[in-house]
Amino acid sequence: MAETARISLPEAAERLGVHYMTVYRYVRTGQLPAIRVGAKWSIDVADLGLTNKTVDVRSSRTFNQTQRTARLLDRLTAGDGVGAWTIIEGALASGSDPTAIYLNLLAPALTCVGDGWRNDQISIAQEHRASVIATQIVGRLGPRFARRGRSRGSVVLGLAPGDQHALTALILADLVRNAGFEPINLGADTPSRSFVETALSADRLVAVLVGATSNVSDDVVVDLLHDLRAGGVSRPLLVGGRAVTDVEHAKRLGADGWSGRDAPDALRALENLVVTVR
Ligand code: B12
Repeated sequence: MAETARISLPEAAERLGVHYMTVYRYVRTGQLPAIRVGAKWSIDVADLGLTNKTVDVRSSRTFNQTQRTARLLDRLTAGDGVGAWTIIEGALASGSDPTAIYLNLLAPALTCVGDGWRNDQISIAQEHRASVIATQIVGRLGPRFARRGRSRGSVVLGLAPGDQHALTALILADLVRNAGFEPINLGADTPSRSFVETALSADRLVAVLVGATSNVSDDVVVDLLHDLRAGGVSRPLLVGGRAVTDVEHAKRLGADGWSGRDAPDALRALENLVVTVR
């Protein structure tokens, strides 16, 4: 039967026959799952076998994306911001650009956090901690999306009233900037008045993107879109995010189009819009 005991860092080092600092590095880079109990790290004996595999992978230089995502997920749910950033730095050092880090590393890790919450494997507290660390990562990567030259126009984006998923807007804003637009990010829980005021004052407005990520009621989005139009915003209004299921749903809510369920969808929708509207 598999051992389920938890052991300390020095004990893990002894069992693996490596220096204490080597095990510490495994933990901080997400190669060895660990949780912090007070000031100390606690390791599941059953996970010790993972280190051999990861060392092999590192030495063969074929760094697996899935494995890196698993490590990031582990550090996010352990609330280890330093360890999480070390993984991001590793990805940058091995040639990933910030867009790939958002789309292939951070977003999948966050999806796992959400699935973990849904399956009762991750608490809301852990989800909050993970979100803060992810926000810090985005804060550090954000400046790398800066572009020179004239923008293709501005895009106002924000979450519908009641939706707290600011992180989705932060990520999307950077990607929108990377695509050459000027994002104006209103963040979480944005009242319709703020959407209207910002859209009316935006320079060369391309579109307004409204995100509905969690269980925001349809009525709230309908009212918001109605307020935008009544307030004089004549550019296309797109709505998307995990709570909007498809284009028909978006149209029923009163939008001109659907920005999809994930970031690549939203970027595609924006590009299609530019082609059809101009
Ligand atoms: C982080 C997170 C939180 C954090 C948010 C903190 C923050 N500062 O952002 C906290 C802990 C507060 C939270 C709370 C809740 N959450 Co939450 N959360 C997440 C999580 C793990 C990551 C979200 C994220 O940032 N993703 C990163 C981006 C890259 O991923 P994405 O989903 O692909 O997002 C893209 C789309 O939204 C798309 N998009 C398309 N069009 C548009 C338009 C606009 C304007 C924007 C901004 C985006 C957008 O582009 C985005 C890229 O930015 C997701 C899991 C997941 N699968 O995403 C759950 C998830 C979104 N949450 C969920 C739920 C249920 C909740 C809660 C109701 C319960 C809970 N878990 O605590 C509350 C609701 C709070 C509220 N009133 O809004 C569900 C939503 C279910 C659904 N609608 O399908 C998810 C999917 C988890 C799950 N698997 O069930 N959450």
